[in-house]
Amino acid sequence: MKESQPSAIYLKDYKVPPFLIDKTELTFDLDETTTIVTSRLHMRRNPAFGKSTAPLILDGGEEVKLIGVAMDDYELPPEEYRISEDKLIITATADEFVLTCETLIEPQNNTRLEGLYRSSSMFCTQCEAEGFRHITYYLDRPDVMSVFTTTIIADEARYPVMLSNGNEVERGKTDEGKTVVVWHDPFPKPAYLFALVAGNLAVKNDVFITQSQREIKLQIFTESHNIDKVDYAMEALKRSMRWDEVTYGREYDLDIFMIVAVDDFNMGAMENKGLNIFNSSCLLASPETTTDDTYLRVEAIVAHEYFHNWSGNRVTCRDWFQLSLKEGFTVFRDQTFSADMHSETVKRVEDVSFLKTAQFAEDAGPMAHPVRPASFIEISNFYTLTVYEKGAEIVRMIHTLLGAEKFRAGSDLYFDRHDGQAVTCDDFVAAMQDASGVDLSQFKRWYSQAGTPVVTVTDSYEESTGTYRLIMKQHTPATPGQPTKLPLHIPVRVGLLSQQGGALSAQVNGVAAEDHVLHLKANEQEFVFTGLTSRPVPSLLRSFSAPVKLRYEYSAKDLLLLLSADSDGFNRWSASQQLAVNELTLLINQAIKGDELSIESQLIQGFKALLSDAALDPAMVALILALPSQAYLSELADPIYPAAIKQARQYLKAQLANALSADFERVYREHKIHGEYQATAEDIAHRSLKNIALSYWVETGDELAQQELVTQFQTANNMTDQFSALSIAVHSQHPKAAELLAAFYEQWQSEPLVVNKWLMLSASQEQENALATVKGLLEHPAFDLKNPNKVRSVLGGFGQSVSGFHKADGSGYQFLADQIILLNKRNPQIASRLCTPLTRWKKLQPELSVKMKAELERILAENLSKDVYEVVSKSLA
Ligand code: 0A1
Ligand code: ZN
Repeated sequence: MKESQPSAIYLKDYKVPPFLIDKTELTFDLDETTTIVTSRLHMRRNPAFGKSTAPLILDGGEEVKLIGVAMDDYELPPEEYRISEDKLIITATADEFVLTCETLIEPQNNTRLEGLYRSSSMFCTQCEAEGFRHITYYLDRPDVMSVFTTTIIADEARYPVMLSNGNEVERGKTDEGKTVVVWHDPFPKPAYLFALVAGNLAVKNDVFITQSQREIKLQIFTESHNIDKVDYAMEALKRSMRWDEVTYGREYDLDIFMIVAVDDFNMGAMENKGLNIFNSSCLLASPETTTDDTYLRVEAIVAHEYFHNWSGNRVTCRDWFQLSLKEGFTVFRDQTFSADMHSETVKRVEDVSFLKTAQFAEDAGPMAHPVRPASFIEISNFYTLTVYEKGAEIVRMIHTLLGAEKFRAGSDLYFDRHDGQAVTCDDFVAAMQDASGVDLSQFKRWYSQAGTPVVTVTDSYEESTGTYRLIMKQHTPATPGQPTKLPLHIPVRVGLLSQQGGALSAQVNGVAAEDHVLHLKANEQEFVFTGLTSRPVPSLLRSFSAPVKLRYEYSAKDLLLLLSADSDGFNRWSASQQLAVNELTLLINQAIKGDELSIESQLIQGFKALLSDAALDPAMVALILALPSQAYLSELADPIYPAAIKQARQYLKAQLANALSADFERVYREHKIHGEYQATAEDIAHRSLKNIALSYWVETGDELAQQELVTQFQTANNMTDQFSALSIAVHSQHPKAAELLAAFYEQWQSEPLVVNKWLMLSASQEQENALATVKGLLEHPAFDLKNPNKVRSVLGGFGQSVSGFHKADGSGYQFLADQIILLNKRNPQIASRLCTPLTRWKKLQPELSVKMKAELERILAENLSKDVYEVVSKSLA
């Protein structure tokens, strides 16, 4: 452990910056070993800070070497400034001045992948959240917005492409024959949106004509061997640009929009102004190498980063506590976009399923925090599911409360009112409220209160008056630092069904409708429905109108009715999940007790009906057929018995497979697509149903099924079908699983993104020697500890292997802890993210819990980065 531990910073301590930077002029002399960065910062004291003689304190990184500093061209002698840890402090300054700094950095030694670094043969940057300070000394905070001019000097032969934000305004040569390119971005921006790329890159060009008839040049850059895989991303970009014009009235502002794919990247992608940088796994796509899921992900992330141009760049965050201002809103925007491009219900089910699995788990763990956190040690740890996904749910609830039209008026007002500013979540809500007249004062608590609210519903029906009452109670469990909670304003969308499944119209407060949004605001509240003739079945929380845990004692009969007849497609899925959860819970308890598993599954009946209903969307059927995941069942469980959950899932799956074998075989055959691969919603739907049907059919052990799987693997014309066959083989203990895995690697070894999928699947295997397998993968030539995608594949895959990760002797946890310690200093962001599975130790069955905790304690004894320290220390608190 370090002598002094890193300390937290608090939202309540926010102060406006003492200085502003009106203009930032940067010169990069790029070189493989040392890069010299010269900055000229046009600074002045901030009038909003008040009269002050406060010193100038610039943020830097430990590895940034200061060569010289000058003020208005007066070279400062060493006694006039000092460097304290990672800050550059200049005591005496004028009210207005130009500060020149010359610094030296070594991008090739930058393994953190923050700031300027090398990926393959190129230079690239990542500056969000606090990466810019690893390039040069600066006021690295989002409320300091500046107009950037960037000069790049490099050897043309190796770096023919040199890019930065904005427009290219000059190109020339130095006396030594190097190329000089100057970029100017007219839009003031915080440093986190700065970007630079240099490399020998291929480009795909296109154009987009905006609604006001401006021609925008579009460019996607990749290494030359990947340029044949960007067509889908380019089309997705154009669809995003059009959608933002139509849906939000937002037109693109610069004349050029560029995207660059890089192989080494900590996250998915980054919205740098006019120059988005993408993890290549989130940009490249081709039918042979990319699965349907990834196609959809590429489209969603291209859209997400593009949408940030308004929600994030033109209007940015005042401070990092406001991160959800841009992320929650932008996720909501990209979710709606994807829903519009494909199926609204399918998209909603996927998003909610993810939220309930991963964000709910975060909310129930030691890192639980509000969507607008009140404090942090390392902001990189707060790019979380809570800030992103729950943040998006908050914006979605505002949309529900206001309705589409007023929501649009609110977003128009927000963009107009705050264009060019760095603002807060409160400003966002104020714009929504001002434009709509809807009171959001209580609703705002969603931003500051952590934890997942539990809404418990009971009901009663009065035959004589045809009156139906719902009593709703809300309770939010305590979270770290927030022992007590206030009631939230929760929109609960409700419909009623007759016992035959018909939609019923009922009156609430004198308004008759088939679908009502109820406003649950108190701890306990009653809602009265009148005008009924018999007891209804309630369809509660339609389309998941609020991110809460709903408790209502549905009978299996009610759930089967909702599954077959609810007009809300989302709740049909939800009913199937609840049925499955109920049955799995019984089975899990049997498994924990060591009893033989047995159940008369009601799902058989429900699934049989679905499998024979040709009118249904095959994508929805596929989602309903997918049993609740190991991760979701773990979120629901307390304590978690991983092996019992695995056993219960396998048992139920086999029961369903055996009971409906013929149906699965038929559906498998009916949904085969003949012809070329297309990533359309329709084809994706057929493939998803076909492949889940195959997974059940194979589960029966039928030899014909096993043979079909091998044929699909060998003859598939697309990665979705080939990889589905392979995954099913691996997870069903197919006799040829090992052979197919080997053949897959052989076939795809020169495609790194495919190899990553192979690494993940190989690491996730359930087998006696799973730990040995994963250790072997770390030694495999395809593995590279420097590449975050590969680390995520192997260690993320390993986390899914119950027999490997949760090995009874704790060696799986020990192995993960070793990797975290290894990566702690090299790449703190990745190391910190790898800690997530260990943070769940308190919920784990006792024998495993102590072993997991011991590994966290072992990590804490190391000299830790801020990133890892925060997660591990909070987990042990
Ligand atoms: N703003 C990006 C995500 C992102 C965040 C941090 C990064 O480095 C620490 C990189 C990217 C987005 O929301 O897409
Ligand atoms: Zn984002």
